Amino acid sequence: MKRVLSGIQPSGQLTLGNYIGAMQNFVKLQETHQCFFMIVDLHAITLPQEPAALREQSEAVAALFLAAGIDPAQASVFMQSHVPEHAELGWIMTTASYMGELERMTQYKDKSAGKESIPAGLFVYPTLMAADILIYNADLVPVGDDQKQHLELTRDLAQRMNQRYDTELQVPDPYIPQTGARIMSLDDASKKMSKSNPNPASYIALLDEPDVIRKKISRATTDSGREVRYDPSEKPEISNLMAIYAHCANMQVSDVERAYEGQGYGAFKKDLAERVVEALEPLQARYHDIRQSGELHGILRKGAAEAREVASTTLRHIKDKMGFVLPQ
Ligand code: AQP
Repeated sequence: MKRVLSGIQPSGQLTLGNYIGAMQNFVKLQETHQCFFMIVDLHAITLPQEPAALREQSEAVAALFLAAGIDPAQASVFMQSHVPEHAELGWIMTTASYMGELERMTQYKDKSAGKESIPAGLFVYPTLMAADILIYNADLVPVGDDQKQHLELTRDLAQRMNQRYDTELQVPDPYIPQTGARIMSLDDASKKMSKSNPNPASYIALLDEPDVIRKKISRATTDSGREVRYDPSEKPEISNLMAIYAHCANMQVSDVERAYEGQGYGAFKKDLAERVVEALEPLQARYHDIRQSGELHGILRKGAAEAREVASTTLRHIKDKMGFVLPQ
C-alpha cells in the first residue's frame, strides 16, 4: 500500500474549502492507501495564535476529520505536536536548506508582505513541512496549487539528503485529486476561501448554523448581469458559487447550469444555501456526537502511537547516517 501524508492547520474554523479541497479526498484515499492525517498545530503557530483558540480549534479539526468520515481504524489521525520527531527532523531539514531557496517560496512572500517584522517560523515553514512528509516516507502528498512549490522543495531536500548522507528517503510525488476544486472566497472570487480571513462573511465554516449559511450566501458577491452561467474567467463569482452547488448536491456544473437556465441569481442563491445546509447537517450532527462522546483523546493517542512508530524509525535512520551518536 502506498503511503499518504496530509494535514490541516488549526489556524481558524475549517471551511467548506478545506472540506471539498482536502477532507473529502482524505476519506477516499484511506480506502486504498496507508494514510497519516494530522492536525498541524506546530505549523499553525508560525503566525500568532491565541492559546485558548488554538486548543479549541485543534480539537475541533480532529473531531471534524472524524465527522467527515476519516476512520481511525483505517487511517492514523493525530496532533503533529504529539509526535515530537516532526520538530526534530524539522530542525535537521532547516540545516539542509539554503536561504535562497526558502526566500523564493511564494507563500512566504505573500504571508510576509507588508509585515514590519517577519516571524522566522514563517520563513522555515517549508522545512518543517518537508520533515512531516519525509518522516513517513510518504509516496503521495495531496496538495493544492499553493503547496506545489513546497513539495518541490521537499523532493529536493530528500534527494540532497540521499546524496549527501546516503539516506534512503522516499522522494514524494504530489497527488492531484480528481475533484480538486479550489473554492474561492464569497466576497472576492480572485482569492481562495481561507479560514484565517479576518472577514467571516468570506467563508462558510463547517460549523456555521443554517441561518448563518443562508445569510452568508445571500450576501455573497455576484457578477454583473443575472445569468447563472459557468464561465470562470468572465463570471468568476457566480462560477464559484456554481462549483460549490455542484459539490454539495453531487452534480456536474453543467447540470447546475441547465437547472437554472432562465432564472436569476436570487433563486439560485436561495437553493444553493439549502444545498450547503443539507450537505453540512449530517457532518455537524456527527461532530457534536464525537465532541460529546469523550472518545477524541483516545483516538488521538492511538494515532500518535502509530505515527511515532514510523517516525522514530525514520529519524533514527537519518541521524545514524548523519553521524549522530545514537542512544544505546
Ligand atoms: N479554498 C480552498 N479550496 C480548496 N482546497 C482548500 N484548502 C484550503 N483552502 C481551500 C485545502 O485544505 C487543506 C488545508 O490546508 P492548511 O490548513 O494547511 O492551510 P491552507 O491551505 O492555507 O488553508 P486555509 O484554510 O487557507 O488556511 P490559512 O487561512 O490558515 O492559511 C490543504 O490541503 C488545502 O489545499
